[in-house]
Amino acid sequence: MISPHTIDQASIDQFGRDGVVMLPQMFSAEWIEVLTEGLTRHLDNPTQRARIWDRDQHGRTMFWDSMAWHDIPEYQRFVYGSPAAEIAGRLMSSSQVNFYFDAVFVRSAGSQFETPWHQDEPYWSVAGHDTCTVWMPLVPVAAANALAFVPGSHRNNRVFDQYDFGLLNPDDKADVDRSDFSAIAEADVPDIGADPEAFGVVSWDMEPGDCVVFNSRILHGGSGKLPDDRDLRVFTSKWLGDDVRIAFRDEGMDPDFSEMMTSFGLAEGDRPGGELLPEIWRSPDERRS
Ligand SMILES: O=C(O)CCC(=O)C(=O)O
Repeated sequence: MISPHTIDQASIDQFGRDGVVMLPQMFSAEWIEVLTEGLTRHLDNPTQRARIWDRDQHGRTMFWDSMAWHDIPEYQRFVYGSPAAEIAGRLMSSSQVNFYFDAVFVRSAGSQFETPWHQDEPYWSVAGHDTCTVWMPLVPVAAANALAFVPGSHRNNRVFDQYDFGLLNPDDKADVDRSDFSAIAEADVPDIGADPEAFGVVSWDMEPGDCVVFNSRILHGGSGKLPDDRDLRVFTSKWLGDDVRIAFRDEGMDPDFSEMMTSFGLAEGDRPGGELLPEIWRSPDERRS
């Protein structure tokens, strides 16, 4: 539980308007320790979805994995006990918040790999405006290397061409989906990296304990290009608010959780819930009514 004054109206307004807000020191050193221990366990026990997104000629890597929380007790503690769900709920002004999944992005020191610019919602097996990611670096990161955002791009009702993250697989790992996303594309993702200022791109210097919370429709990317002496370990958690419903798309889901969701009894159009997408937080106002 966090005290309400830690998320002020200005942050809620900024999240609604820009689709992204940086909140300093929302997580105690203990939570960073819990996640760091969890990540160490996780890297030794990746899920079947894990893969290296980039491996350069110097052996520098970018590791990605998702939905590991079922096997990582430290992540479970974080999901149920940390302030993340309440932060998400208050920023989205939702009456209840369900957990969707965790994803980690781990770059070894000096990795030059940049996350391609993209929106999250088109990849997800849910749809709705009230969705967000809590992005937490577990080590210090400079604004130039942190995840960056085009403020307000979550509100323009456009679905941009999806980047095929399945192509990021230098080890040719089997069973990595590669799809043609052309059927759902409305427009190419603009070349934001070529002129970030023109797009009003924002990012922040961040310390462990800080978080960036962003709407899943916002254009984001550009993280990486690390100095030789800096690694970047990021834990993200994805949260679902009031208007979200299960949505199985014809193509482009990545990671594709539709089979897992179906096996947990979730169907198209359902509200998220049950053991797979548990409700973690409910607004005190909602509980009273
Ligand atoms: O941290 C990164 O490089 C990518 C994060 C991201 O794209 C996400 O959480 O949706």
